[in-house]
Amino acid sequence: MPVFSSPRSVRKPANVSLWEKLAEKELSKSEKTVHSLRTERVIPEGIAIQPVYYNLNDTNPAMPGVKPYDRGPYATMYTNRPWTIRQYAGFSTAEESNKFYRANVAAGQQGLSVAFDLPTHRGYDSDHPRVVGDVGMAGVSIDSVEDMKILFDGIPLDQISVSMTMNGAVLPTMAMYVQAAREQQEVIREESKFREGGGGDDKPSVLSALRGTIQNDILKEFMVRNTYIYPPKESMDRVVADIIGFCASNMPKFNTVSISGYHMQEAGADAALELGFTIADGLEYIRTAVERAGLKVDDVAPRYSFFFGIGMNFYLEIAKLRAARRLWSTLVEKHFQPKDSRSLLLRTHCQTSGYTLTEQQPLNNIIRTTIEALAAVQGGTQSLHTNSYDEAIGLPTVQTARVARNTQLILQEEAGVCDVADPWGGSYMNLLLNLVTLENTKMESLTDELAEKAMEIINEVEAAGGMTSYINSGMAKLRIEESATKKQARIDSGQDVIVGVNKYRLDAKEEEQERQDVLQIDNSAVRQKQIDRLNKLKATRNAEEVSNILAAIEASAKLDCSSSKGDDPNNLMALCIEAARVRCTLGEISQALENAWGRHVPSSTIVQGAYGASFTTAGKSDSESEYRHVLDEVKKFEEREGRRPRILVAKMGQDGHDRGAKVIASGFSGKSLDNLGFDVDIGPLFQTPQEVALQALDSDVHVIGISSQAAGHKTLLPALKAELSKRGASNIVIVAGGVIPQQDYDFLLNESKSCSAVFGPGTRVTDAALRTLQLIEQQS
Ligand code: 3CP
Repeated sequence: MPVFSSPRSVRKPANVSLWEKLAEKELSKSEKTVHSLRTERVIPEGIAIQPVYYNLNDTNPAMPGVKPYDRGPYATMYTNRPWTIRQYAGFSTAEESNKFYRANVAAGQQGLSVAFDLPTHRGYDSDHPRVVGDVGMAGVSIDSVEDMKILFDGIPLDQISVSMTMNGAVLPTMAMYVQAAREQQEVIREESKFREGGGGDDKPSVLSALRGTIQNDILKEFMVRNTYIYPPKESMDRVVADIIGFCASNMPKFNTVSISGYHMQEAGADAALELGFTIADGLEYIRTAVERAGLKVDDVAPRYSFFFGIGMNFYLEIAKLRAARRLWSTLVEKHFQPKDSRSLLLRTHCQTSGYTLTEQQPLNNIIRTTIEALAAVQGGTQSLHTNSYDEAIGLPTVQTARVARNTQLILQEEAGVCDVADPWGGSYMNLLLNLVTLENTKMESLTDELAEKAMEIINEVEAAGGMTSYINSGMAKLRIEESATKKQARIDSGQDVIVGVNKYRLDAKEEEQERQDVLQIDNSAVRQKQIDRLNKLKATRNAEEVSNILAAIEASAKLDCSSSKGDDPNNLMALCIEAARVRCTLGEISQALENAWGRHVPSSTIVQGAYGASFTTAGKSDSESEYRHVLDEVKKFEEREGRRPRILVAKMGQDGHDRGAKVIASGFSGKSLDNLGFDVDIGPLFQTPQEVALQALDSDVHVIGISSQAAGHKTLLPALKAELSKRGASNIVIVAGGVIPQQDYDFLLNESKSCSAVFGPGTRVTDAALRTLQLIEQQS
């Protein structure tokens, strides 16, 4: 029977002494001490809650803040400082988002996390013809430093930590943030000079005070998220490396990369894949800084940070964060021998899973998010975003965003979750598997097993020459897509239960009553406002300064050597800050870099066979017979028409979330009827409606399936319909799927008649295939 920590322990193990030392150091800025944490936190039942528990019989127990950090990166964890409540948000214009941020901070949010719209991500100004449907839709639109200043108006950037999810156009965005902070500081200095009658000039540079995180994780963009702009080599060697180098010299409190597994999980990766690939990405970023940019591991690794998705497997997600910290500290030590122990710490942000949210019975999503949030904090996250319950259908409203934020406040302030560091240390789980090695018979055994599986994946990546080579081989993308397709087959066949979707479903009338309103953005009004501001900016700036700095950026980008040291005059981050200062736009800066490097064009692949194989091994005869039924119908169609039904699966606009499109393409396709037997073409990402129409005509398809995840459907689907009509191809059926709110169905199906069916979240692939077949038959 294990006993638990007590200040009366007779012989103090080394790790416990170390823990005490680290804890005292962490507490030094507060009123608390280790002694007060142990004795003064007495609950009404008369029990003193301990900051950490461990087995007194263990000669050297694992402790939080102590290598290999399974139990947390900090010794005191939330007992001293709770995780940061950091809600990811941004929409419409900078004014609207600023209003939203200020209200959220006033209501208890502790850090900001900016969502940019897709044109900003992809380096286009709002007036670019390719982005008509996307401006302000899935994030805030930023064209210049003027927008950035409005975004943070009244929010002191030297005091609140700001995270920015940006990877493609990361140079201009980061530069505009820095320049906005400088100009904000200048205003404060002027004001204080005025108040104090002089002085105020001796304040330290604002750069050294800036706290926050830039995602700057381009590797996973090439695997899953797709908001890259430039080819992998230049993206790594110049964009990522120059930012890391600049910040290492000038912005010591800023986290220079947020190495993200979240998007892999959202794209369908299981926990082992997410963990393995993310850690392998992290090693590659250290290698880039050390080997290619000449920086030292201790200059950069302490400011690398991580980002994981948290899904519904409660125990596994806790184990994932514990295993992540262990893998990172062990591998960084082994490969790079840092001297600074902070280089070994894996600090992470987490976000509850968007994928697990359902359109059906949306209030159930509050429960899902709460369970996921609890897993994240039991796993020891440093910062957390909780999703709003309406995110499966659209943008959150003020009310649903409040529920999401309150989920975290309730965990922090009502549930006592912050009272103990890593309550799972020493938990017995999977006992039977570990009878032989008794010391591992804990929650740690699940941690061990997951770490082992992830390690196999990391070894596979390392054997391929590191993550950049592994991505170039196409394997990373394929493995995630295969995992996603298998997951969909498990859901469709009922092996994986989703309450309210494939089990305990309401009837249609009841579902109708459960429907929620979602936030609507007037896309054309936002775009017009942005265009007006751009025009004004261009009319008032110094044209010569603008063209000089753009030429300097292009020339630096063409250099064949690294400029990643922060004081290098060719450092791209430094040049981009100057460009932001003279009012170059985000599109202009991105174009200057594109002139040197070109734009990356991805290739599209489809996983073959995974859907059918997973569906038919579900072990349920009804799901297998239903699968056979679809195959029979497809076969009859082929006999009748002389060819198989042909679908073009496409995405329009700058929306790069392609899990849905890939799963549909994979599930429908199959040359030997090993999947559902359609002929499938998959369009390249980022097409305009005109390009989709031309590809559909070229390939002579019966149907176009549009996947929309970023709210552009009301602009882009009618435009596609018009393009087809213009070319005399109105007989091509259009179906749509993805994140489309029910309130838009009537507009799409009846008012604009821009598609014939909408397959919302939770639609089974087999049902979508049958309905699509019927629509083609009705048309012919
Ligand atoms: C923390 N501190 C402590 C303790 N805990 N000090 C004493 N005792 C403790 N127990 C200190 C730290 O050392 C640090 O100080 C400071 O408090 C802040 O703590 P932190 O752990 O660094 O927390 P935070 O500032 O919130 O930073 C969290 C990380 C950061 C490190 C994870 O990178 C971050 O905020 N990431 C968020 C990323 C994000 O928002 N991503 C959104 C993706 P020092 O700094 O002085 O050391 S949204 C994508 C969504 C989907 C899509 O892409 O479409």
